[in-house]
Amino acid sequence: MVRIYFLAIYLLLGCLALNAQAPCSDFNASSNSGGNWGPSPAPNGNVSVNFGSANTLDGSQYLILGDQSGGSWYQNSTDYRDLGKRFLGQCLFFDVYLKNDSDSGQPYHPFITISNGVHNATFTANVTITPGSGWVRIKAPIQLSSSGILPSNSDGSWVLNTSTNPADFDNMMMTSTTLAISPDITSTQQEIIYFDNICVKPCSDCTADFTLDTSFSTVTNTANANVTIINPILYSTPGNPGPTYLIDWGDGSSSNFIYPTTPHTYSTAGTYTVCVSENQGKSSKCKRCFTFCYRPSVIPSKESSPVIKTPSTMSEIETIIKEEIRNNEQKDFFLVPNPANEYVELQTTLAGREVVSVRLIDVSGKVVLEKSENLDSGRQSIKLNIEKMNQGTYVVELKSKDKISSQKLIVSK
Ligand SMILES: [Ca+2]
Repeated sequence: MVRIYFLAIYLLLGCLALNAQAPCSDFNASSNSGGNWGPSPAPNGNVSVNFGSANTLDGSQYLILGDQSGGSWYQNSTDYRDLGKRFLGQCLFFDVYLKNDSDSGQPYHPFITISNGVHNATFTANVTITPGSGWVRIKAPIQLSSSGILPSNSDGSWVLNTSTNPADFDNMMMTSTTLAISPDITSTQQEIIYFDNICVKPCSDCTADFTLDTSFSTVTNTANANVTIINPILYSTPGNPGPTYLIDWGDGSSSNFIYPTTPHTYSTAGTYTVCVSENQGKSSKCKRCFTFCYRPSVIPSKESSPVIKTPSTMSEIETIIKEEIRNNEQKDFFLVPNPANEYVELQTTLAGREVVSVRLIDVSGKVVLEKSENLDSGRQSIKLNIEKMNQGTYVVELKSKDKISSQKLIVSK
């Protein structure tokens, strides 16, 4: 069965972002390429830092860490806070390439470490890499312990370094403050390891997300859409062809993905569902869709500039957020009533006991309500008080153990 997920897809309209972006360090910026990463405080931050290209997984610039005498850690204490609170059920991805292991003679397993200042845990990958053996992309689950067992997946396992109590791991995951990586392998200082794309994303068979940007031309009365795939895997080697991406524009036409952005023009006003399928060989790995609609302005703009990319376009383009999961046309949850006034009940059915979180996001992308609940299996409901919400359209996002799904909610006063 082909598993189909809705992933974190957001529509960008000029400066309007409809969904907060999960942290993703791609080290691609031409200046301050390390972003919020830096050496750990003394005496643990003895690393050399450089940047190189290209990561063969996506053709982009990457981080180069070199070992130096003493503790050799490089960390980010800004972007990966409260991972469990914010992204439970998603995965922490990272790309690794071993350049030099100081002839350690030992198998090397890529790892990443998180901490909340009290406890720290390391996710170690099962895969063994050797110098020059190529890039690997690892995903670590952002999950809590289950029956005393720390989370693991097909890529590897979490180990708590500072305690044997799983509750300490859970607390650390919920209140994480720092993510750290290290090139240290041996007591000598020749080790060099490359890192890239340290990103929080849904753990699905999909390896990439996409963004959809739309704009409207008052000159030609057409809408333009651009699909950009985030962190696509572009490699293709004999016997391992790598994924391909097909974009269905929802108007009867489709395109093969062109790196980095594939454009399309709509000449007829209407509602369109854009879907991106990720294929491996002839089989589809997953498909994500996003629906938008536009309505041309009845009063042509006096501006000579053909493309409007400011919030004022809201008068020209009516954007309806309609994020959907296409899972055999089955909804993961129901909103009752919808439209709603004072409260709305989110009804879902769970296969097992799990923590689910719900977010209510307004059209500006702001999270206006957030709630997490530990629910039993079976038919469950979560009541949301929306008494104080303004009238309008919102997205209700439900995050469960292994997926995110969202639906449109209309608040009518
Ligand atoms: Ca990169």
